[in-house]
Amino acid sequence: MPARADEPVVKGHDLDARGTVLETGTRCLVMGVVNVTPDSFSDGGLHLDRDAAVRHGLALAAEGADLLDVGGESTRPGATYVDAATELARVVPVIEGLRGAGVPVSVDTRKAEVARAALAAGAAIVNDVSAGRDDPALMEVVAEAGVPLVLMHMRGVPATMQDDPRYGDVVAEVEAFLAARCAAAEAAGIAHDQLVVDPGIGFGKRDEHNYALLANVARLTRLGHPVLVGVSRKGFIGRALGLDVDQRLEGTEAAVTWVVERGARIVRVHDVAPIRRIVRMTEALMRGAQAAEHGPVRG
Ligand code: HH2
Repeated sequence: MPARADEPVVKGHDLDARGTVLETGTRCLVMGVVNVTPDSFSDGGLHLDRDAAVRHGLALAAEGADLLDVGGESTRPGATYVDAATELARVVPVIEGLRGAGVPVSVDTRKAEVARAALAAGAAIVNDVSAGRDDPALMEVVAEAGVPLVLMHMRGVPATMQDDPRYGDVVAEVEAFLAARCAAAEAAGIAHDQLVVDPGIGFGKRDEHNYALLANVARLTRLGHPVLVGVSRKGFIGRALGLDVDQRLEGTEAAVTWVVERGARIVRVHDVAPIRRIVRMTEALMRGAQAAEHGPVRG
């Protein structure tokens, strides 16, 4: 008997995004990127206008995004700091406009003030690339709202993070960092089951570091939290293929396949429609391989 299409491949747990259950225990979810910035590395300026950003988010939801990540500050290498008022003015109207999208909205921010306003506007997840270090009050805001929090590893700050990053053992250091940030989040009152961890591909890392982390996604799943990975259109793909940012879809697809096979439970991507098919096909291959080795999985 073939494995059921909805059969769990990697055990995980559900995240409660304000009543919408994100079943990372059952399958890998696709998070669609909605950047409301003038300077994001791949789509800066495209959706700076509120209506264009909302239209884009709705289109990604229609393409099958499981959740939408709205950001008002670019964190690309060399990006400059955006003040809270500017960031708020960018993201809040877009989050309000995406309330009816039918999928939970996450806010990509490092600031407690922005997280608070975004949650009031209807966001149901907070994605903090500083893992709660830039603004210690952010964890309190998330704890109070009871929403999931994504904790990402970054070495340094975006303005300077690519200036000669060095590690002894990058995988061990990122793993220890994420474990410590999860402990800090739990100490701040965030439920264990509401935490997501992310190795932060491209954030204070050379290619050798990115590749080591991508090779060790399965090890990071042992932290006991769903692992989110953001590889979409990133620089390491451009360098591997010698291609500009608008030509990195196939490279992104290969990298997504790789991380899904190693247990990633959320992938953050710009190109939702093709990536969703890639994820589903990779999971079908994984179920097939499991059935071939151990016999069909029974529910
Ligand atoms: N990558 C980017 C932004 N936010 N959040 C998480 N959790 N993981 C990531 O890998 C990640 C992230 C960078 O991508 P993008 O939003 O397209 O670019 P920019 O930061 O220039 O807006």
